[in-house]
Amino acid sequence: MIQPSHPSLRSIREKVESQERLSFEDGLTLFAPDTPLQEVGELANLVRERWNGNAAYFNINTHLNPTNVCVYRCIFCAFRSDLRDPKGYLMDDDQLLERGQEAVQSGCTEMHIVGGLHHQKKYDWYLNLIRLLHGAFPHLHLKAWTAVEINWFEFLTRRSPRSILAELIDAGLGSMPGGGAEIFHPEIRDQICEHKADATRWLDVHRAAHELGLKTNCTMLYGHLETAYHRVDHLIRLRELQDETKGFQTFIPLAFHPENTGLSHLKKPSALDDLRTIAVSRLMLDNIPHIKAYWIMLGIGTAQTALAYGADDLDGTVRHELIYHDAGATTPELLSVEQIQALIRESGRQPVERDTLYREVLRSSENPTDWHIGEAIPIPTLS
Ligand code: V47
Repeated sequence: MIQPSHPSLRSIREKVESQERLSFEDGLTLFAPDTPLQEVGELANLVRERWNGNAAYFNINTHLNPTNVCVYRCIFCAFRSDLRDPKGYLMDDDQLLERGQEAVQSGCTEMHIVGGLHHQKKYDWYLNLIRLLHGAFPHLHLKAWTAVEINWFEFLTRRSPRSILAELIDAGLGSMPGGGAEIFHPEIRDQICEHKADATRWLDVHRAAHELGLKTNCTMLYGHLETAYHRVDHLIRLRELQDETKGFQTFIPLAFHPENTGLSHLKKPSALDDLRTIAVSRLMLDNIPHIKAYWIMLGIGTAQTALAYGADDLDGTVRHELIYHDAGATTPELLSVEQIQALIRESGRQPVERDTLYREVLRSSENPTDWHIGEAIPIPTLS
């Protein structure tokens, strides 16, 4: 039994133990620097183990960013390029297929596809990219296009998100990543990415996806201009949509990396802030099964520690990550399966390879590129 010494945690602890929902005020208390991190972490660990026992999930995945050319100028982004900037690139079909081939040959089950909103590319280019890759590699799960991209397709086509998503699913879209959420509150969103999909539009796209049976992830970009108030507001908006649809699988808190961005004068969030944010997310998001500690962005040591602070997933082995490496991430470009399993074991957890939809992946020991999907990993029903 956990015995918190801090008085403001007492009622929160009672709520967590009786599986009662935490309030906005509770969220602010948990984020307050004088609320002991260790105790917040212990409470988050309780919830983490309730949901996921001792398992720590990972997958074998690759990233594909087909273009970095983007009409938007989000000030936190080091990846984007102007159309005529020499840094700008756009992949052709051969390059896309080569990436798919490499993914399949290296045993990947997932390709995470996001990129810029290219000034000269119509919606059909994004649709055909999914069709091309799915046609060539039907067993590779395509987790593609953020809600911001879907919202851009709405603008290009004057169609509803539902009709666009239905067409993308038909072309081979398997799920949607959680990017583009940043911070929903307009006080911050209007300063960091004023032109792109606002909170309502971002949430509407995910609602439409969930209604079509598509699973999606959700994120929060923290450690820039926002305060604890904006973080709690963000988490509660996600929690409310999840109450309605149950379509989110994983929440990924994304630590801001300032290098080469319009906010390069800011310091990166500390490891303590990273751990607290993960723990508070686990406690506030009482209806989302998984919390991801994205090792690329946290660094390996913090990601390992996060497995005791509420996180149950490390994302994947990852190849070709650009968004964080362009913004100064010093983590390796990829980990081998043995490395990711070893670092999970070192933190006292049991590594489980999953596919994008949280089903166990079973691999042949002689030939690791020969895999099949096992049982769906059971998710407890928590009230
Ligand atoms: O939307 C961009 C963020 C996101 C920076 O769904 C930055 O499984 C920090 O969403 N510093 C894209 N963050 C990445 C993303 C993601 C990552 C891993 C797994 C999943 C998933 C989704 O990265 C963007 C933005 O919020 N971002 N620039 C930066 N300088």
